[in-house]
Amino acid sequence: MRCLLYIGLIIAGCNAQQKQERRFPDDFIFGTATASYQIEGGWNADGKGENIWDHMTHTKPHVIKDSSNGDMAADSYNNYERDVEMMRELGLDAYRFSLSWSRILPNGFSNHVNEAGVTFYDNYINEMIKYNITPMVTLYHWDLPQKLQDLGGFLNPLFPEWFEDYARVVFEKFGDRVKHWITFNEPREICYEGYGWSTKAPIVNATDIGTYYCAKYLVLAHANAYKAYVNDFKATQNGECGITISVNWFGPLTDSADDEYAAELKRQAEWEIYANPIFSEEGGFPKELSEIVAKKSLEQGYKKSRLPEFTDEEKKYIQGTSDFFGVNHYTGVYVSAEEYKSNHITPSLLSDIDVGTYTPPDWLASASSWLKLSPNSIYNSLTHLHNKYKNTKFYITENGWSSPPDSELVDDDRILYYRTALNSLLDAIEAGVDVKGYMAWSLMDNFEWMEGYTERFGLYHVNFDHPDRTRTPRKSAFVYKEILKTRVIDPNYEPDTLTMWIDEGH
Ligand code: PNW
Repeated sequence: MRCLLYIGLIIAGCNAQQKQERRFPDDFIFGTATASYQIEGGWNADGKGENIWDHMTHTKPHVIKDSSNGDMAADSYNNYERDVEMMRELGLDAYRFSLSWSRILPNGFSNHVNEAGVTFYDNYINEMIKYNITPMVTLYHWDLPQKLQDLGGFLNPLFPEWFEDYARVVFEKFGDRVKHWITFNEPREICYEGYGWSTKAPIVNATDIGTYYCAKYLVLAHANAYKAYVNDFKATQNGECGITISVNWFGPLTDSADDEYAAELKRQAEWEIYANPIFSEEGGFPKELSEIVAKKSLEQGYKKSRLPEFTDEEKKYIQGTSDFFGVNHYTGVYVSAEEYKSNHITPSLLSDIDVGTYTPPDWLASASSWLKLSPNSIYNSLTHLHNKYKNTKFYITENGWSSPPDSELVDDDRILYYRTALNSLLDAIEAGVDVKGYMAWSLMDNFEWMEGYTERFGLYHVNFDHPDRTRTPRKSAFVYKEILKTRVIDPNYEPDTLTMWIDEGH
C-alpha cells in the first residue's frame, strides 16, 4: 500500500513538472492583431475615399455608444514607426493588420489607385520587415468603400468580382513582402451583424435574407481572391492565403440529444455557414441549417429558400480554397433546445434556429457584455474544428480581453485570461491540432466599433485625449513578452518593472 502511495506521488510529481514545462514549439508564431479602421485615423488623408464606417459614424453618430468615430483613432497613419517599435518591445514574430480598401482604391474600383495610400502600407510593411517581424495582412476588416455599399455591397452578385479586382491590386503591390494573406475577417460579423441585423455598419437590418445572401457572395468573393492568388501570384510570391472566421464555443447545456442538436444548429448558424463551403468534404452550406431555412421559408410564403444555395459548380469552385483556417476566438456559451430562449424577429437567422443560450453567472466578466472567461473554450473549438475539417492548419488570428477605459495599467484580469487561453491552446496542440500561431487582440487600444472607446482591448493603453495618442504598456504586455521569449506560461511570473525596453536582436 505504502509502495503504491510512493509511486503515486512520484507520478504526480512528474506530471506537475511536465505541466510546468509545457512549451510552445520554437517555430510557433506569436503576434498581435489590429484592423485599419480601428487604429489608423487619417480618414480623409491624402486621397483616401469614404468607407461605410466613415459614412455611418458621420451621418448617424448616435449609433456609437460614445458618439465617437475612427476619424483619428490611435492615429497609426502618423504613428506607424512607434507601432513597430512596440512590436519590437514585445518581441513579436508577426503582426496581423488590415488594409483599408478605400485608402488604396478610393471608390472601391481598381481604375483609380491612390498611390499615397499604397505608400503608407509600403512604409508600414518595410518597417516591420526591417526588424524581422512577419506581416500577416487582412484584405477586408469591415471597412467597405461607401461607393460599393451604395451599389448594394455584399448583397450585390457582382461583389465577388469587385473583391477579386481589389485583391489583385493588393497582391501585386505588396506580395513581394507579404506571405500570409487573410481575405476576410469574420464573415459572421460582416453578414449577420451588418446586413442581417444593425449592430455593425452598414446596419442594413434585412433580417430575413441579409445574412444569407451576404454569406453566399462573401464566400464566392473569398474563393475568387484565393484562385487569383494561386493562379497568378503564388508561384512567384510563395505565400499562403486563407480566411478568418469567428469561432466561439457552443456546447450543449445538457447531454440530451435535443441540446446536442441545438448546439449543432447554433454552430452551423454562427460559423459553419461560412466554413463548410470552403473546408468541408461535401461542400455547400451546412445540411440541417439549409433544411430548416428552406422549410420555414416555404411556410412563411417565400417561393424558395431564403438561403440561396450554391450550384454544384459553385460548390466545387469554392471547396478547398484556403491554405489555413484563421480562428478568432473569444469566449463560449451553452446552448439549449428549450430553455433560455428570447423572442426573435421572424423571419431571421435567430428565429430560424430558435435555440436558447446560457452563460454561467460566475464566469469572470470583461468590459464587453458578450465576453466572459469560459474555461477550455479554445481547446473545445479547435479540437472540434480539427475533427470536422481533417488536415486543416490553424492560426488563432485573434483572442483578447476588454477592460473599462479608466482602468489601471495593472490589468490582472487580462493576464489571467491570456494565461488561461494559452494553456487551453497548448492542450489543443498536445491533442494533435496543427496550430501554427497566435495573435493577441490587440496590440493597442482602439475604436471598438459600436462601443467606441468605452472598451479597451490593448496590451498597450492609448491616451485618446492626447494629440500624439501616446501608447503605454500595460502589465499584460510584460507578461506576454515573457511568454514569447521563454515559450512557457509561468503562472507566477511578475514583471519587476512596467518600464519597457527592446531586447537585443529586435
Ligand atoms: C472581433 N462575439 O469582433 C473583431 O475582429 C475585432 O475587430 C474586434 O475589435 C474584436 O473582436 C473585439 O470585439 C468580435 O460576439 C465581435 O463573440 C464579437 C464577437 C467576436 C468577435
